[in-house]
Amino acid sequence: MAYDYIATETQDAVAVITLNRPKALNALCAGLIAELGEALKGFDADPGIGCILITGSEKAFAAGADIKEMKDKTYQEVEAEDFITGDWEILATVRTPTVAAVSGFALGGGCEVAMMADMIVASDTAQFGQPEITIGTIPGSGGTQRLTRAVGKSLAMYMCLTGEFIDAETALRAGLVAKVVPAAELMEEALRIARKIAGMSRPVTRVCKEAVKVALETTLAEGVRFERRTFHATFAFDDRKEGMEAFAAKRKPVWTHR
Ligand code: DAK
Repeated sequence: MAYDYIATETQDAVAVITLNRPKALNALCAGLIAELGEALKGFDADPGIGCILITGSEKAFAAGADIKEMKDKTYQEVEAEDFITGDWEILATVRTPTVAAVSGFALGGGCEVAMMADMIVASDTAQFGQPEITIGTIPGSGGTQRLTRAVGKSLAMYMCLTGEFIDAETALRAGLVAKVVPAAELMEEALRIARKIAGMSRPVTRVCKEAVKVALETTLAEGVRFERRTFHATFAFDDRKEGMEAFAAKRKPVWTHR
């Protein structure tokens, strides 16, 4: 598939989507977001894909929504067209596990897209920020919500109200990212993690992901109940039986993804 703003490839069961609009630091124009959504939906529907890795360039994961594209829009227009809402949320809704490999700027919509992934692996050069306040607006794709859940109120308020960026180490300490690695090793490490996830049973990774996401949206008691029922449900998978039998027989499991 030929795209204008992204590049895609598959490496065995891992799909890699690279944001590819370098002159604008991968600013998320409508065309890029549409292509990203299309690629995500395609890989999510592909039974041969077990993990989707999203990355940008060394200088920028993405420097935000395209300011030049949205600067002349009126309230009436953004309200009427529900401004870019649908396409932006696709990453948050795919069932296949997703990893964002972030180097350089992850700002505004770029930070929001990274936070929609299931985990972020960052290079030591990564910078995260929600600078919308500096251009007279506020985050529009979950920045005030996902960031606050990830890093807590005080740091989220600081980032959203000052627009200042945080570095990779701060993001790691705050729980925004899972891991920080030297820039030169980012893709190697992100791919290692993605391959590991893609090497698990696919239906099991899907329900595991779903259970973790429930934690952000419900009470502890409800969440634990959901987890218990989902855990029970894994006993319906052939792969659950295979995994435990393989352990007992001291051999590697052979998943059938059923
Ligand atoms: N949009 C458009 N172009 C951008 C851009 C952006 N966000 N960020 C960078 N560029 C362009 C620059 O204009 C420049 O283009 P030329 O002048 O060469 O034509 C080129 O990329 C290189 O940028 P710089 O020359 O500025 O590079 P520097 O290294 O000096 O600075 C920077 C890098 C990232 C610090 C700086 O470019 C910058 O401050 N960029 C803007 C960052 C920002 O404010 N981001 C937040 C944007 S607002 C919504 C969903 C999401 C959103 C809203 C609604 N819905 C679902 C409703 C999100 C909103 C935002 O993200």
